[in-house]
Amino acid sequence: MSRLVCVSNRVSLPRKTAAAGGLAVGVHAAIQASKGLWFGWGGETTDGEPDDPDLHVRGGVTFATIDLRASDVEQYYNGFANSVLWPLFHYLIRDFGYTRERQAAYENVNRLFAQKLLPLLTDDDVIWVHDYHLIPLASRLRELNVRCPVGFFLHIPFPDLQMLRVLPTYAELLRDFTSYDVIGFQTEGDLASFQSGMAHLFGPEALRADRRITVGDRTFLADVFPIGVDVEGIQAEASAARGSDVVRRMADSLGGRKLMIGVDRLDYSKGLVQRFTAYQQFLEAFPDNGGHITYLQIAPHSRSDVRAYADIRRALEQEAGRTNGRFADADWTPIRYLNRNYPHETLMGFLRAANVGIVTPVRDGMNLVAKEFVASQDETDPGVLILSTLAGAACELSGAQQVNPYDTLAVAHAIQVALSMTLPERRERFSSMMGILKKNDINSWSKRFSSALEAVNP
Ligand code: ADQ
Repeated sequence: MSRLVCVSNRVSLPRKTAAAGGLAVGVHAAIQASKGLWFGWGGETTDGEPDDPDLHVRGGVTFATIDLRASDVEQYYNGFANSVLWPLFHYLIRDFGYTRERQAAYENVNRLFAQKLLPLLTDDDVIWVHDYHLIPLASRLRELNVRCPVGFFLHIPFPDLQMLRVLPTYAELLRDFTSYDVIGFQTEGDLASFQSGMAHLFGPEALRADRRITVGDRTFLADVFPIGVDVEGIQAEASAARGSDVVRRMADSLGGRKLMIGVDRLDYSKGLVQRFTAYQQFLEAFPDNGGHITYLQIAPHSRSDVRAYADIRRALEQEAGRTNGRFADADWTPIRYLNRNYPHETLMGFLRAANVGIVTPVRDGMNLVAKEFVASQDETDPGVLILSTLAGAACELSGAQQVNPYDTLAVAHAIQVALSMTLPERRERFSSMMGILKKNDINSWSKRFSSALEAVNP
C-alpha cells in the first residue's frame, strides 16, 4: 500500500469541536489508514515569503501546513476560489467576479503549493488533491518532475460547457485537468459536463468507452465517486447525544411542538433566503400549524470577507426577524436562527430530535447534511427529509421528499406533507435511504478513490 498524500486548500489540526465543512470529515480516515500526510494552508498569513511547512503528527497522520501572503488570501482564496470558481461552478454567476489579478494569484498559490510539497514527497506516494482551489496543482507538480499517481476530487458541481465558457481562461483550466490520473465527481451529471468540456477542447475521440480520456500521450480516468457519511459513527453519536445536556435542553424547550431543522454553512448556494420565504408561505397557507412547530436553522458564518456573504447574512437576519415579527406569539417563536458551530455529536443529536430535516440548496455538489439527517434518525420513528432536486444527494436519496427550491410554494406544501406523513411511509422511505447510505459510506468512498489511484501505472 502506498502512502496517501492529501492536499487541500485548508488543513486544520484535529480539535474537539468539529469545524463546519464537509471535507475535513471525509478525508481524515483515509489518510490515517496509510499513515499518510495532509498538506495545505494552515490558516495563518505572512507579510513576507512563506516559510517551509510546519509539521505536526497527530494519531498517525502528519499535518504539513504553510502560511500564505495576506494579499494571496485576498486574491486567491476570497478572490479566484470563492468569488470566481465557486459562483461559476454553482451556476450563480450574479456573484461572478473575475479579474486577471485573481487569476494570477490562483496560479501563483498553486505553484507555491507544488514547490512546498515537493521536498515532502517520496517515490511511492499517491497524491490526492481536493477541490476547486487546486485544479492546476498536478500540472505544476508534473513540471517539477513528480511522476507518482495524482488524483483530484471535485466536491462541488462541475458546470456545463456553456456556463464554464464564461470564464475567460476556461480552456487552460480544462487543460490542467489532463495532468491528473484519476478525476472524481459527485454525480453522473457533473461527469457528463466535464466530458463535454473535454470533447469540446480535444475532440470527441478523446472520450473512450471505459470512462477514460486520452489527450496526447496521457490517458486518465474520469469517474463518479459520490461522497458518503460515516453511518455507524453518526448513529452512535446521535443516540449518545440524546442524553447530553444541550440536546435535552433544546428538546425540552420545544414544549411538545414539532421540530423542523436546517443545518448549513451560511452560503448563498444553500438556498436559505428561498427557504425562509417558503416557511413564511407555509405558515400563511396552513395557519393551523401556528404555535405547533419550531423551525431551528443553524447556519455558521463562512467566508465573511467576501461581500456576497455579508449581503446574504444581512438578508437572512431581516427575513428571520420579519417572520418572527409577523407570526410569533408571546409563547412561540416560529424561527430560531443561530449562527454558531456545534460539536458534530451535538449536531447529530439535534438532527435526530427533528421531525423534518429541510435541505434545499439552489445548487450543491452533494450535501452531507442530507445524508447525516437520514443516518441520525431513530429507525422506529424516523423524521422526513425534504431535499432539493439541485443537490447531488438527490441522485441517491430518492426516498426524500424532493422539491425545487425556487418553487417556494411547493416547498411550503412539502413541509405540510412531511408533518402529516404516516409512520409506515416514514419507515419505508427511511429504510430505502439507509440501504443506500450504508452501501456507500465514507469508508467505501475513500477506498474506491484510493484504489483507483493505486491502480495507476506511473
Ligand atoms: P459544504 O458546502 O461545506 O461541503 P456539506 O456537504 O453540507 O456542505 O457539509 C457540511 C458539513 O459541515 C457537514 O458534515 C455538517 O455536519 C457540518 N456542519 C454544518 N454546520 C455545522 C455547525 N453549525 N457546526 C458544526 N458542523 C457543522 C462541500 C460541498 C458539498 C459536499 C461536501 C463534501 O459544497 O456539496 O457534500 O463538500 O464533498
